[in-house]
Amino acid sequence: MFGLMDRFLKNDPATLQNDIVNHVEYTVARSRFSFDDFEAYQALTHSVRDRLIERWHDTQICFRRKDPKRLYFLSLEYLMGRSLSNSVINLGIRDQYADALSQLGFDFEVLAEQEGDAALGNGGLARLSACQMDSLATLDYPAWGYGLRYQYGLFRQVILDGYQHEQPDYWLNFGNPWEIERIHVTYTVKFYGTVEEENFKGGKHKVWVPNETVEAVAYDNLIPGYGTRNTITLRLWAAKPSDQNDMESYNTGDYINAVVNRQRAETISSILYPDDRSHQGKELRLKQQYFFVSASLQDIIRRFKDTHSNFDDFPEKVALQLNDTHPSLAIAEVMRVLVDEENLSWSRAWDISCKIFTFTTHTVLPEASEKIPVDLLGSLLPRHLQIIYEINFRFLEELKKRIGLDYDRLSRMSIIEEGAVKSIRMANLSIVCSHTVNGVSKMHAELLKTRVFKDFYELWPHKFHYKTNGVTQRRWVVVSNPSLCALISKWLGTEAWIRDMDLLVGLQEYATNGDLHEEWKMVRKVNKMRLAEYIEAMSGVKVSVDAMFDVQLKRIHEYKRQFLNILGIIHRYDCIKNMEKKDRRNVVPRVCIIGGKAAPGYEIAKKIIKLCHAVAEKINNDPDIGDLLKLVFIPDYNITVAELVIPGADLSQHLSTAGHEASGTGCMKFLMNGCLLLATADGSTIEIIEEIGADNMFLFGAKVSEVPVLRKKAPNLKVPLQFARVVRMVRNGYFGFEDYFESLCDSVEVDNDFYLLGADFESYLEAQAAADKAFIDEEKWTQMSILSTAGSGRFSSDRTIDDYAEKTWGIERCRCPA
Ligand code: 26Q
Repeated sequence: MFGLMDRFLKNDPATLQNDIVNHVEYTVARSRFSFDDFEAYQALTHSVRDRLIERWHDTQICFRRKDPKRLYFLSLEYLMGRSLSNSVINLGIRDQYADALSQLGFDFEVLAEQEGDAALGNGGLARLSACQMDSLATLDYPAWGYGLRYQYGLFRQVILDGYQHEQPDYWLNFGNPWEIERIHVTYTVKFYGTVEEENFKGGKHKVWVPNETVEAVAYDNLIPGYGTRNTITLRLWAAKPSDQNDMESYNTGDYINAVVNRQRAETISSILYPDDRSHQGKELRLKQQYFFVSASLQDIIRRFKDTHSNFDDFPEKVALQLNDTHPSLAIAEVMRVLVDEENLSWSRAWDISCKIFTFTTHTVLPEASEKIPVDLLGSLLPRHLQIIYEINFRFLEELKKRIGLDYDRLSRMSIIEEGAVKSIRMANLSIVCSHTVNGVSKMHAELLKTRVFKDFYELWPHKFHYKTNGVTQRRWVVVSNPSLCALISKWLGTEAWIRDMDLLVGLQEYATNGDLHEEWKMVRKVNKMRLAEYIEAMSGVKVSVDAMFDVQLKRIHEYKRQFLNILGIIHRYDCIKNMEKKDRRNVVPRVCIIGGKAAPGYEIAKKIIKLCHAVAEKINNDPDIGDLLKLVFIPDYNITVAELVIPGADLSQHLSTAGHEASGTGCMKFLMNGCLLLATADGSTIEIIEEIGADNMFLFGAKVSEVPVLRKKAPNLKVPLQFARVVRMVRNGYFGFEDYFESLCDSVEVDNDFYLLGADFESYLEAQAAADKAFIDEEKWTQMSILSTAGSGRFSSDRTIDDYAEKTWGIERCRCPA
């Protein structure tokens, strides 16, 4: 054991340099005298990885020794983006690495650009999981994230002639230095087959006899906390063929088919499903869900059994968090394991299950909630279907005792939906078994209580809570906006805000300070220059940094109303065109930036992307317009693009029809970076108003309570003339492609305008005019910008995670000694 204790890797530049060169030679296997940027990047990541592993080991030893209650975060999606900068910043050794590299003739930032995004998720929900992992590590919580290691992440968006095309994201092509393959952490996952009855202790016992098996192999991704040694695990499962299948096939002599079938097993974890509800009811998606749930639970139960023998202790040691309904088969699986394999009675097993599960929902629309056809589940997982039926039977019996024979209500609350396609309502299953159900903003929780889950709220009001989402300031300020980060620390006289965002209110004191204003404007300008360079490189459009950079970045969805933004831009263009030359001097120049992906099967969303390009083509090439107005579409929006664009935005748009965005987290990132918001009072913006005040942002549109009223009145409403005019321009082919845009235009006609673009249009233009007016007054604008950052403390995911830990999961911090 001699010397084992002082093996810690040192972090001075000389040691780091030596480490990097060693990895060039022994890991990357290149000559230490000649290696390029990518090879240097590979060596660098391995050197960082070594340090992560060291801390990770210490953290795991500490968790094992203290044996605290653990949180298991179950999510089918994580949008991690890049890891290099985030890791070295959280480890506190970015500058040392930069020094070491510069002595070797390399630039840290250039090497960081070599990394691709890990995009194992669709959008808001998936990025939220990533932010929450960062906070869990930073706040020293004993937590594990579980997910799937998709071979193909979210599709790449390629724009050809203004149309979106999807390309596969084979992100593992160049290797992934951040993961550790654990070939010994492998579990068998089973599918299909039948349920048989066996005699057991004088009674009958159900046994599932599956007939397909697949292996789940663990890949660990290490998540370092900031300002702590704690480093936690995100364990992702990959599907591998199982040898058990082979024996049979070889016996039949069909060798080729056997190998082909082996390959088929791997498809389970091969592809991330795009967030497209039309994909519901697909067998492969269901297989993914169960594969994930089964492997994770085997791992969790194995860890519990290492130190415990009585399942009554399970709830004291384990919290299982369901990130939306996607992992909710875990409920049936826990019941199956406890009853069928561990031989607990149903009621004891149910009691334990109800103490461990908590459920967060991320959607507003009841029609968007997940349903699994009974036939599909019955064939893939026959025993689980029986268990869900049993859960439902017992639940309905209890319910009848409480509410009597109110059949309408009973059928609404049933876990089984009767109808053309008999299905399992995964949200109902999750609510019945979870001790806590939460929405992701105050408004969202209200909608859950009064509309979506009203019946359940009336039955179990104590279960319902809200936890307003947050984002991690480490990624969204420290990594992505280093100059703003330095400025904030300078004026607050401390870096402590990086672990305690409430300290940002300290900036309020300087909101009118002239020196801060100068420095603030300078930081913002440099970020805008960086963004302008990117825009030119990517689209060839030259933009002026004196213009207002007006940004809308998010998945393309009708309810998010990118179409409203584009119609507003057309209106602006039309106004400038019809102005006398001398009046054009008063126009506030704008660069409008839109980015986002449309689900591959979402036709209307794809038309919105095409319209954006058609309008951009017209405006950007109109010599009358010049720098007064530019429109650019940023292709292939992802985490890395967001890190570049957000710090350079003056104004960001969050236009969802009120009552449709459960929370929204993009707005929080813009807010932290001192970008002003133009928004509807929806989701989390309602709480942003509480923090920074309505006069520090540009609000417009119908309120949540007005939306249903407007929808009733809509067919008789008078369409504002300006709205009719811009829609007509699109319809009549002013931007070309009139046939293609016809259905898009139809979707906002008076009797059809579900998302109320027409009804909100005037108010939208007024908010835009207010933004123009504020932008001219530089001092006012800068003050609003400082106050936005100063008021963003509540939207740190640290606050959200502390709240979950205390009130929902019942876990305590467990800090690994330095
Ligand atoms: C469903 C069935 C089949 C295939 C995919 C899906 C699927 C996948 C992803 C359904 C939904 C999602 C993602 C939902 C989501 O991102 N919701 C967003 O969650 C954010 C974090 O809470 C909120 O801020 C957003 O308001 C909410 O839209």
